[in-house]
Amino acid sequence: MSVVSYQLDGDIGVIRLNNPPVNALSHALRTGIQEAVAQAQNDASLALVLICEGRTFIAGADISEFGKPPMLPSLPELLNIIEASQKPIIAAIHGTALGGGLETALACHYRCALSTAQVGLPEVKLGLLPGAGGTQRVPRLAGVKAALDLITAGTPITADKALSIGLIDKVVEGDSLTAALDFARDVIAQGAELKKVSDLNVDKAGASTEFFAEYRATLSKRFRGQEAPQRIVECIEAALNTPFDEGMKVERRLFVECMQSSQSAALRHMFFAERMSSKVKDLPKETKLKDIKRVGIIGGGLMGGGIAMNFVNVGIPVTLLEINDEALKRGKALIAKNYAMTVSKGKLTAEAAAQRQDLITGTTDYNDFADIDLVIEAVFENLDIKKQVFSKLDKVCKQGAILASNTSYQDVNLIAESTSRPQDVIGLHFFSPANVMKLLEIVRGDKTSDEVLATSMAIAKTIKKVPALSRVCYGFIGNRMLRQYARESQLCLLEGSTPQNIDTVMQRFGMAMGPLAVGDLAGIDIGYKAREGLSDEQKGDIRTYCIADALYEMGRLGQKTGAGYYKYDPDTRQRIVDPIVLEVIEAQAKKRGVERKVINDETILDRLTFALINEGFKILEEGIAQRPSDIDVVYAFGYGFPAFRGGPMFYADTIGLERIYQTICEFGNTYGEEFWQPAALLKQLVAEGKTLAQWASR
Ligand code: 3H9
Repeated sequence: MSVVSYQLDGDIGVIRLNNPPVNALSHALRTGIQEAVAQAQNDASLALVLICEGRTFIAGADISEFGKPPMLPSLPELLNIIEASQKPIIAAIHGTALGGGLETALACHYRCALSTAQVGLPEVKLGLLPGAGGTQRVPRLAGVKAALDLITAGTPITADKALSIGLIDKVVEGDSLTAALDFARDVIAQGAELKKVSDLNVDKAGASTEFFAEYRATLSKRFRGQEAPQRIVECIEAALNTPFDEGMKVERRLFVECMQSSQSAALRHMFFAERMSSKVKDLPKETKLKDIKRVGIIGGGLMGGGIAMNFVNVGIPVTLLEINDEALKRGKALIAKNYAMTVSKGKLTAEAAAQRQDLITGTTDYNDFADIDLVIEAVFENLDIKKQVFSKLDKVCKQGAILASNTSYQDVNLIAESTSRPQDVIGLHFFSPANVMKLLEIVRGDKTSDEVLATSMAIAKTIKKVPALSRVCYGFIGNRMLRQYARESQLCLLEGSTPQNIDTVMQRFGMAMGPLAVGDLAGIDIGYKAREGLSDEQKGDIRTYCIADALYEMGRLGQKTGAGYYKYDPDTRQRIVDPIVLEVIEAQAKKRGVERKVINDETILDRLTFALINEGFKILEEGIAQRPSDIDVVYAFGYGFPAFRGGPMFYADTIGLERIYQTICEFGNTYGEEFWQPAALLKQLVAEGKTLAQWASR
């Protein structure tokens, strides 16, 4: 079946696109549109409507074609053909007109959109800029400031907003084809004027040199380390200062630069990784899903409350269980405080916040879980306590209910064994703050049923999380790798570095926060208490936690006590370097017989990132993760790893496995083989001269 069809409807030619799922502008689609526009020039039509079948108008260029040899017509060429049509073309937008999709609409002479539609230029999220005239046409219609805001944020806007800034001509209701045909008839009645956006001038008001300088400075803070946002500003400046054709040349040059950048390759990898992570390799397509009508949550602390919010935010009622009325009250107050903050930021109305909270029923009685479809346990991180909770659930929950643990480390198989229905037990590991963080690590126990797994994947999507599947091991994918990263940050401290030095290196690399600042935020007591439950062997070498323990024993638990690896200003919570910490580090180094020496930034970066990567390889060779890109999803969505580096495993391919392997071997000689044993899979791929991406597509 052809992806483009053309038919006359009276005196209006209708170009219909049908390229599921999202009408991406593949080569076939571009060719089809080109042919339809050519055909329409010679028939009886007086105007043309460009409309899409399926759930959406064109959602952009076909991202899967990027990086492959270009095939003509290119999108900019096609859009020149559209704009040069002798008959006015009306874009009929529904769903989401994104990227090249919106650019196509902007090359048309008119645009109408259903009131439910959204339009946007999300290229920046792929490390790109709009490369088919978006940076030149949007400022001509909407002005410089609105164009910069739209294109650098990449977030879609509603049809009403698009109308108000001049991007579209009309918001319509009902059937989009009928509305577009009516609109086309009006255009014909008014003389079928060919309105070309490229003919317009950009309004120069307010677009001073200072304005651009300020805008650039704000962007460099907001998108630390990213190249595309600055290039977008350059394109908009060109739109302002040069004729359309010249501006298009600047856009093309910068688009190609972006396309060839490692940042864009990484972000495009993340786009597909995010979509791939919900796919479970061995799960039959026809697996039945369970109906989740009510969720029960055990524990109304920070975590339990945050988890509850996810469900009520999408209209799923929650029963929240706590040990007594007082704890329940505290839990509900915490949730109320969270919602109040969202309301105060103008992101939610007070009425909607109240409605959501009304969906939460508190209880202190396990029997109230008798009719629950999915229970999520979020109690203290202790295996014995969790086992007790699950054996209680086993007694009260109906058959077929999913019993999930929000554990971050514990063995889901052992938890499952405390019930008579291990097939219904699964790990659903949320990340704090659970109402904000996008990652949901789904831990599949040895006996977890396909239905339970498939339903958990589906639920993740319902509550707008990005799922990543892990098998059972200590810490699963995320925290198992984090332990190695934390190990190296502690060793770097002991061997000569400082918290501020390590944090600066990692932030410059692009991490949302450095590891020691994260330690202070999470609380130094968390790691300490987790270690209390471990044997000496499990705890590992004392050098990897002696500084953290020393700080804990001084009552320096992090931000909550005003001091940890740093001091915190009580009013502003600003981090301040504290000389006492250096004394603590030096004392520990002396005690452990470690001679402190300066460690350069590159070594710090390599030690921390290679520790992550090496563990990632072990996780892959053991089959804990399904694929490297799932690990990248875990790190980008759960641990602040810069998406523009594509997650640790993509980053490994970027810098080259050979270099990583050699460096790890050198680290073994220098810093101790007990810490640095190259993963067998890494060694194997280096020997075979393969990349991880090649291994993943085997
Ligand atoms: C661009 O346009 C550059 C131009 O300026 C210049 C060119 C010269 N291409 O997200 P979903 C697939 S850059 C290829 O699960 P939803 C996706 O992988 C582009 N494939 O659905 C998935 O496949 P699968 C600018 C694409 O309803 C399936 O479609 N545009 C593309 O949750 C369903 O996707 C963008 O960045 C694509 N462009 O959300 C828009 N888009 O089923 C990117 C989707 O095999 N897309 N697929 O896993 C989106 O934001 C969302 O997909 C959308 C639908 C909102 C459209």
